[in-house]
Amino acid sequence: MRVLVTGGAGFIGSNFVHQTLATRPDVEVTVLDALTYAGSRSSLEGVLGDVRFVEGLVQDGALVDSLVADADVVVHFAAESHNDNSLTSPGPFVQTNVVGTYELLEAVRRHGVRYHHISTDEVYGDLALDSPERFTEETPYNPSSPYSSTKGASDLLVRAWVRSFGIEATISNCSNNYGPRQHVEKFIPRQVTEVIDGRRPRLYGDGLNVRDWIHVDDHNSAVWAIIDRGQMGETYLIGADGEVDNRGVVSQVLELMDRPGDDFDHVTDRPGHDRRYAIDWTRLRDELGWQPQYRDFRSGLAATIEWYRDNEAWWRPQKAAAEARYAATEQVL
Ligand code: NAD
Ligand code: TDX
Repeated sequence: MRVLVTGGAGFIGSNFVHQTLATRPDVEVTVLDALTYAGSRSSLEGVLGDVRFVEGLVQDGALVDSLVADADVVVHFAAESHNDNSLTSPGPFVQTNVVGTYELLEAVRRHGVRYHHISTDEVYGDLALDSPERFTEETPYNPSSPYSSTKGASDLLVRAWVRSFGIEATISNCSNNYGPRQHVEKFIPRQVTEVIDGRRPRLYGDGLNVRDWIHVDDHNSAVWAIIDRGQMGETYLIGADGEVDNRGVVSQVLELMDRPGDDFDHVTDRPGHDRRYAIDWTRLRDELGWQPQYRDFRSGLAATIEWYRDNEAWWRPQKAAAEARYAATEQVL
């Protein structure tokens, strides 16, 4: 099977490539990645010799057409992925997330290639802290940020191409991922690398916002379950019952890194900050028989902290620029 992985030099995409090469000897991988600030060849260290790596944009229709023509399956991870950046500079989100997805859909339509679309639970908006509700495949779209609205737009393009043109596609909407090779702009790697650098973690606003954490390897094993056994045209929510509020995450980071529990700052809240995400993944379990392997957030977090301690050469080049972007808007409360 020839698989085209877009965004394969980013966080989830590179973990997908590593997992795929380790577990599926029958798969040939081509990576298409623009190597933006969020992508790095170093995320494919150890496997670069085993993949075809193409540097380019998903909005480049001619390039995308030629790569899709040579593939059996496309797994589309490439995106502008960070909410905070979408609030200061939304343009690239529209280009990459919406126009890029359009180019891929047109190419899979022309060549009759199977397509899997990677998306996020953020397309559903947010939930109240005190509600028992969780997102399901039937929850109406209600995105809050430029990031989540462009992801929602891309999902709707996929649904329209399925219905109008009959392309063979599936969509997955996953909750917050953690694990190795996540950019230091994101919550967990930012706090871990701040602590390594002797600074204090920063919580937006009151820090009570809840995210539903899943290990990146569980996300990717679910993606393979959907590629292998998913029903064409359908959407699957991916989660692993990992709800924790941001304060709880910071407390665990501080404890695991031998720092006092109150050694953090509250900083300016994110505009439009979603309060809570939570995923009901019953469908994935019942229809596809998928189960997560990482059941204990604390031990997954401890392993992730170890990864950042052991791989400073990977994250150090990103760190100063990421903190400079935050410094432009963030104030300690
Ligand atoms: P990331 O920012 O770490 O990686 C994105 C990758 O895409 C980078 O390698 C970047 O170079 C590449 N890229 C960006 N623009 C491109 C373009 N125009 N053309 C080609 N390549 C381009 O993102 P991530 O966290 O790995 O997210 C991957 C996917 O998973 C995204 O679609 C995201 O919406 C989705 N997702 C992420 C999470 C999460 O918690 N991180 C959760 C659910 C869904
Ligand atoms: O320094 C911080 N302090 C803080 O309190 C940062 C960077 C974040 N936060 C908060 C904001 C969120 O409530 O932590 C939570 C997680 O923040 P992010 O890592 O930016 O993730 P989020 O906005 O929830 O979006 C993530 O999950 C869904 C990914 O970045 C998206 O790509 C994915 O779709």
